[in-house]
Amino acid sequence: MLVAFTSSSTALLAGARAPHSAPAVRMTATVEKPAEAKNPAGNDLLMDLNEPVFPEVCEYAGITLSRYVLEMARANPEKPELNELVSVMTAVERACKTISNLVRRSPMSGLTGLEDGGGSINVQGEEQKKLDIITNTVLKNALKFTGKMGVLASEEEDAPVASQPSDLPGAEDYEWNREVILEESGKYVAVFDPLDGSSNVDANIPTGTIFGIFEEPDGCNVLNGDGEVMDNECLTATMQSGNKLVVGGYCLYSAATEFVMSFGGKTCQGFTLDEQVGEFVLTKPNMKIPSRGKPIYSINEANRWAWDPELTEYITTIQKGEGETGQQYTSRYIGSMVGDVHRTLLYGGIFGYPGDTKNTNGKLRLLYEAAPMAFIVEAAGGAAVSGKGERILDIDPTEDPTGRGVHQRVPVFLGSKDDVAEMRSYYDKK
Ligand code: AFP
Repeated sequence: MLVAFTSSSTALLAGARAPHSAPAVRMTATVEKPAEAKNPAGNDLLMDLNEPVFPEVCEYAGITLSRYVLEMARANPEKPELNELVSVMTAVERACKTISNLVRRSPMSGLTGLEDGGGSINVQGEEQKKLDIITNTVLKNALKFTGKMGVLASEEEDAPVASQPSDLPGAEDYEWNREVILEESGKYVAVFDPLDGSSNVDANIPTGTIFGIFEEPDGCNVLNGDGEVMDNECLTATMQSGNKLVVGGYCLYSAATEFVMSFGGKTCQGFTLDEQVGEFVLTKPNMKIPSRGKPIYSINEANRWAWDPELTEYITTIQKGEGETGQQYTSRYIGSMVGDVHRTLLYGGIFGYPGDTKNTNGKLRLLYEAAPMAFIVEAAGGAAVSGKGERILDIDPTEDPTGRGVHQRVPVFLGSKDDVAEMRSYYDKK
């Protein structure tokens, strides 16, 4: 039996893992391969990667995230640098499993509440939770020990940091030859928000980790052989537009822990953590956002009084059922971007965090929230635009007029293509 590795095979994959509920199916998977190097949203791809083919799938284990990543590198032998990404992705995966466990156990382990009783404030002026700090450390350490990372930028760090192990206790004894690693490997830079939605975490509301991996720009060797920063300019290597992302994704900590990522931007794959086995298993292959999904809008309506009149008109129109579909839209807003985007990815509709008269660029950060999410959404065939309708992935962070660097904010609208286009039409007709 030949099974195409598309969203329609989800049930088969899931069924194949449950020996009592489905006859054992030996699966051979093939993958759709678009003719041109375009992503499903119709925009140019940085790399036209071959998707892995799974000639055999264990009926008990399914396709794990580690297998997917390994096979991705194997399916593209002409790009040996992808092998370096295997350890980077292993680090992200391990960090997400650890964070999932920390979040799940936080009511019992005393990790709820604010760091320093509220005395710890990040560069954006937000109070840091204990879990903000710990999850940042988990992710940072996981990535720096891969030896493949040059620079990391995180919501919880004031500025990008060089990934060197020598600032850790016991680093003198750490047997690690960075020179060799540098010589034989391509290097990457990472951007991440370790625990997005953390203001909700004490109430057991979904949170998530958002991450993006770029290649280090040519000619940038951030560290010398002794692990010292030798080029401060290169510390801004994380300041790349989203269309240069090699991998982007998120991990949602909710009733189940789900890891959604796009490797290269051509497809979007969803994995669920099997907590009993400790592995992420492919449960949502080739995710696609319906071009018109459920009639849902997701936006913080408390800010409505400061919105652009065009946006107010659009939301009012769909609330009344007088938009293009004639359907009355309903509101769903968690206030945790990962949860809101995950629902949008699965059900369709539109998610937005607009700029308004109080905060002209909205709240969400371009590098480690908007860009990786836009990468995922486009890989699933959706649209992701900013306040003027420009594609989020094309926004160059170095041209930030506000000078906020890695922490610059950007208005965000993303979701079903037709819904995003309908929202934009209210601006275009003026
Ligand atoms: P926190 O990480 O401070 O909880 O912020 C979450 C977030 O960055 C994003 O996940 C939400 O979509 C957005 O803020 C919610 O912001 P509002 O509370 O202003 O709606």
